Amino acid sequence: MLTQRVSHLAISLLCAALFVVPAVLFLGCAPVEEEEAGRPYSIAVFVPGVVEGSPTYEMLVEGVRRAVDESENAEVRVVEGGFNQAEWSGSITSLAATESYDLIVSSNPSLPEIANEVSQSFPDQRFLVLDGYWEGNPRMRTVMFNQREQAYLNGYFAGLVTTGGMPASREARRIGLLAGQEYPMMNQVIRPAFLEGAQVVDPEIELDFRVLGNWFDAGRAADLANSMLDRGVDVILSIAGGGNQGVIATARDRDAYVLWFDSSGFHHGPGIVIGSSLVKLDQAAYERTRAAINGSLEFGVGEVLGVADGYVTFDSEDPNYTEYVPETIRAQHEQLMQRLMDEPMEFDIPGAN
Ligand code: RBF
Repeated sequence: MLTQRVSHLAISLLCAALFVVPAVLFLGCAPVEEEEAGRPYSIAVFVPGVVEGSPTYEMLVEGVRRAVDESENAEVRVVEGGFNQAEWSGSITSLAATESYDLIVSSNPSLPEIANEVSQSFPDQRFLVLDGYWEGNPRMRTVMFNQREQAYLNGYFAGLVTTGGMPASREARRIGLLAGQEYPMMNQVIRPAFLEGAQVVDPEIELDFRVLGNWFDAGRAADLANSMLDRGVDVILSIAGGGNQGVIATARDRDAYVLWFDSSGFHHGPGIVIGSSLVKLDQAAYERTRAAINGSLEFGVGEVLGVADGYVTFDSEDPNYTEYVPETIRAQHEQLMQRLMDEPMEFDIPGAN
């Protein structure tokens, strides 16, 4: 009796093995294969801060979205990391841990190091980081801009303004720079190159450098701008994210000028914002993301793009530029642009690995 039951059981199990298991495998596998073939290329954009008010982040999101919209089978999710920089590493780790993103895209000079660390725990995760530099991580591609040239372009323009080129130029020959925070690219590249460019016009020009301490406080930025103007500054380069609006408000009240960095800023204050250096981060984000989606993006390399490559420039097209900036200044500045086209400036990348 028992043996009969056992043999029945054995036959049932055999049947299961012969028919059910392959059927389950077949049914189970087929849809997965189909899903693999049609699965969208999935991208997470990690914004280290908030998008609104920060030129580079606005361009980052715009460029990646454009690449995704043009692709037939890609999707994107934008994640704002907020202003607590201590949380960024954890947030990126969480994104990588989902294992659902083919690519994580971000932008800022501190990001490559964080991404490289996360990469040790999730070695298959691919990263594209703009406005940062890293060489040799086979899963990371970085795109950095020649910010020495960019700041130098702003500095030369500020020099032309503060030496009497504009109606509200003042006597002191003092220019201002407001930074959201201090970081190696600011202290070692942007700040010195801004002054270097101005001193081409007049070696006596002084720089009043101030630090906001965050990337959002427009009220405090307005106070710092006021204090600079009290000291005779007449033109301020503002690199302070949402804080930039405070600098514009003060300049409007007190008849001074603002220079914009990264994107075109004339529309924020016609006649007040009188110069804008541009980095084509939107274009770079678009092109490199598109290449990633198509499978042709090379990883493991860090590229540096400058004036001669067409990725760093000065906005001379905006109607406000022609309207508010005298022809003599525009012509002198155009000559500098031409010179940088022919002779790119050497550029030491802070903390290059
Ligand atoms: N720039 C912004 O406009 N907004 C930001 O929130 C912002 N956060 C930053 C955080 C860190 C840790 C660092 C190193 C830079 C940050 N920047 C920010 C500056 C930005 O990366 C870039 O240097 C400037 O926009 C000049 O191109």
